[in-house]
Amino acid sequence: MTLPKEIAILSVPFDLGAGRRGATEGPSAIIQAGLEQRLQSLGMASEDAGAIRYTATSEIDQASDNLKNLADVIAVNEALSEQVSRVISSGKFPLVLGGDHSIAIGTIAGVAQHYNNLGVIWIDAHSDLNTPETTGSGNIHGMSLRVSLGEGDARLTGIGGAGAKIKPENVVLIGARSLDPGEKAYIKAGNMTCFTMYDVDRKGMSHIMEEAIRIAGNGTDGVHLSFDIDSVDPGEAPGTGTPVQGGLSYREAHLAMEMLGESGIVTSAEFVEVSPAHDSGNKTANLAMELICSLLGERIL
Ligand code: 4U7
Ligand code: MN
Ligand code: MN
Ligand code: MN
Repeated sequence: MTLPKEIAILSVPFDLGAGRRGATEGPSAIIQAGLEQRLQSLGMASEDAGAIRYTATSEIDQASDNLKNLADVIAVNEALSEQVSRVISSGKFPLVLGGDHSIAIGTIAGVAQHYNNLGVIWIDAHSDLNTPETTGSGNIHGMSLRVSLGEGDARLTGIGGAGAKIKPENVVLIGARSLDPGEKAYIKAGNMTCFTMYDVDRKGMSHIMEEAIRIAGNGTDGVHLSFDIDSVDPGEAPGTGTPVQGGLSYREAHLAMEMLGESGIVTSAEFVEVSPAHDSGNKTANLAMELICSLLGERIL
């Protein structure tokens, strides 16, 4: 696989999967940072495919303890999975802009309709592997990876068709530094690869990315990148709802994108959790825009 030439940008202005509001403004902030012009100068045709439309429920449901705003999360993700699938059918590269990370449920469900054995590279301070039983917050953005693996509430795992969309052995987590007890137990018991910040410090990002590309590409027919901006250190990416100290440096994040771009294995991508309300200026949205360009081929020289 080589770098895509035609990109379809799908905006998902949705934040009801998160505890702190604000990610609805993420997509427009990333686009306003100049994304389309930069992609154009890379020789890429990009199409702003607009925002995902769905029918919102009349009330925000914070009352359901373990699955907050479930009806809205289902509605937006059903719509997103159809749109993502349509983009792939049209031969374009789906670039999904979030929105909180619950939207990975719909993105992956849509992508998985086109691949038998999808690899996933999940770059995040968290692992998003909670279930309604292990969650402490009830926020669905902390469950999306587990849902894609086919576990959790059936109304979520059934989005875009019943069952698991991906297999744990094809998933690589990078940048983790805030894991809940149930998430740690799942990672330790299973065969999912997790490169924590300890591993990044110890082995270096270059080595980690070589390994991640090898594992996610091994026997798979496509690779999805799910990039949570809170993977980056809050010093560089303050504009996010769940910041965690000790994250990826500016260059580590760019190197990851440059190496993934160079590898040519990535067939779809999403950038999530940018929250302009928490940003200092447009620093975080601008970083997300730059990281997308590095993934899609922009180089220093
Ligand atoms: B994100 C958390 F408890 N694990 O489940 C939870 F620490 O998409 C955080 O990665 C989840 O930002 C963060 O609420 C979800 C918490
Ligand atoms: Mn996340
Ligand atoms: Mn996160
Ligand atoms: Mn977050």
